[in-house]
Amino acid sequence: MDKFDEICRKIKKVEIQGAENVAKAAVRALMLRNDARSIKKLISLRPTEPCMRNAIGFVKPDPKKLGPVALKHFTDSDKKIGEYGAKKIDDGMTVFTHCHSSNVMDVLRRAKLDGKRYEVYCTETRPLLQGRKTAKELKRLGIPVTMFVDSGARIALKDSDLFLFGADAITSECKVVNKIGTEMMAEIANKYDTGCYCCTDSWKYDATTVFGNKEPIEIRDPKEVWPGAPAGVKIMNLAFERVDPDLITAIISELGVFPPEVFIQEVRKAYPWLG
Ligand code: RUB
Repeated sequence: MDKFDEICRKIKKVEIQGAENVAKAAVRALMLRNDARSIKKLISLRPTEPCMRNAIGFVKPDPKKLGPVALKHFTDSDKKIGEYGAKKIDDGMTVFTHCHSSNVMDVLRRAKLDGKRYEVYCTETRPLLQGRKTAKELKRLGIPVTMFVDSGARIALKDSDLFLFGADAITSECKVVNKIGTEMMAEIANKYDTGCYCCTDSWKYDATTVFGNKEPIEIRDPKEVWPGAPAGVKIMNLAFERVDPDLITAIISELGVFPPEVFIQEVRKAYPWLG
């Protein structure tokens, strides 16, 4: 298996996970092989990833030259998202998060570097348990972390001050697509007046939704949920869901902290080439 195929395998198996990591891996893959078939293959691996599609669109005219520019965009954005988001965290807070988002981690890491003393409640994130990655990273950073099973989210959110989550896609109607469970958790957070912030690079905006295109939601292999399930039991393994903008306090991106509607205007101003 050559390096390009190895990257594809890791994206498909969610060994490389999270929208930004997937986009960066696709940029690196394109620096190895840039033809229509390879691009189609990369995009098909995770259909709910406009960040990957946008990054591919940006680098494909000249991957060797533009690849490093795209990768630098992500590095610079991560720093800004961390800076802006960390200001939302105060000493003594409990921050709730779901799944594993590198942009949420940028915020949590920066708050720790800024000397904030706070703790994190994270979910397990069935079926692939990405919450363990979050918990391990937090442990390594010396941030106290408690993991809840997904169905413990209400109890965890009741005692949290902030809910930080990532994004896989943002539509022109300001809906944020993120790991399944995010909207349910945002509804609970709203019930308890817990601030709901989406931490995201703005290249996750999907401009094609302006023309009515629906953001696809990836449906994964039922075996991830229940290997060996009895025949006849249907399993719906939706990877993501759309979060209504009314539930989102603000979107924290490299462009600043904006309510969802304003965020869309800012992205279109900053990156007209996104469409
Ligand atoms: C990951 C997930 C993350 C977003 C944002 O899902 O839902 O919250 O992708 O991640 P999966 P990031 O594990 O199925 O890829 O902030 O790293 O872009």
